[in-house]
Amino acid sequence: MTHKSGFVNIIGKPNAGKSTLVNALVGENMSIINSKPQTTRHRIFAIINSDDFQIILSDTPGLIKKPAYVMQEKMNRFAYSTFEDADVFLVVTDGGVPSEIPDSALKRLKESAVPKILIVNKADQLSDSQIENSIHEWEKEVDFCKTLLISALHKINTGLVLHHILENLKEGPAWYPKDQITDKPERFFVSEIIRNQILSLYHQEIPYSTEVIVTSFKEDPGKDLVKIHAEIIVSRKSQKPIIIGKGGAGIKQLGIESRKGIEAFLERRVYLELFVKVKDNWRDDERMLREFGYSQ
Ligand SMILES: Nc1nc2c(ncn2[C@@H]2O[C@H](COP(=O)(O)OP(=O)(O)OP(=O)(O)O)[C@@H](O)[C@H]2O)c(=O)[nH]1
Ligand SMILES: [Mg+2]
Repeated sequence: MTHKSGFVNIIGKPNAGKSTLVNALVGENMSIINSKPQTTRHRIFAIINSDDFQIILSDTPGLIKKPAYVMQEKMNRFAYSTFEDADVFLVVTDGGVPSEIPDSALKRLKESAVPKILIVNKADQLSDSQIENSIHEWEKEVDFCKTLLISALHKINTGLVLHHILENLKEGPAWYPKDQITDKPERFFVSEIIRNQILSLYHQEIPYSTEVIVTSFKEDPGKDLVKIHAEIIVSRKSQKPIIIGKGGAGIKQLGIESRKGIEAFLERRVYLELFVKVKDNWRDDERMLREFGYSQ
């Protein structure tokens, strides 16, 4: 029996539906999804295992045309790092045109010899003329081996995406143990679930100025309980009372919603404590960014 494997790297502008596609393909809630752009901040492997293949999908942050702070540059670097190891590219757009991504990313994409599949997502909400224009403009710029019109949200044609990934993967060994489904630890996903609640509950700059760090994760097997402490880092003093809310109502709601999400993810009961900390301008501080996992 032949065995196929490889790195299938997903890139595109923020909010195109990359993480929704990853979750649809793996059948799990791996990457957080939010209606706000710039939800994904790291490169996350989601591994699909079968007896005769291993697909290592990379979800990446949406490519930002004009990064405004160092964290956004680091997010772009995670996305650009996919040019170094891709075996197949999935380029995701939600009906847009190539100029929606930075010129330098488009150039690298054009020059790349790797098979590239254009994924026009959100077919459920695009008009025929939008679809036609998007495909026309992208195909004019980049040499795709296949173009697919899908809805990741409604799982329309996501099976076809898998089929065409496999068509373009080469024979190769499994790179990860077959029972491994990601490169990230449980703690990472816990912090992402909390960050997703911050994206949903708070407005304007707050979610973009916030980082979540799990500082303690203790399992109590006897009680089937996990005790988690997490810090919510904000970049200005004035943001702390906004997170906490009137009489603590904000952080209380954040705690309740986050705990529900974490319990569903871990399939265990969770005791969650949240602390808000100010770290001035952390988004522009190289040392703090490294500490927070922005390694690129
Ligand atoms: N109508 C519709 N909405 C979709 C579809 N796929 C994703 N979305 C929505 O688009 C929004 C963004 O989805 P994400 O998967 O977070 O997008 P992303 O490309 O990962 O975004 P970043 O991580 O910010 O780069 C969410 O509100 C999704 O529910 C789709 O097929 N149809
Ligand atoms: Mg995402």
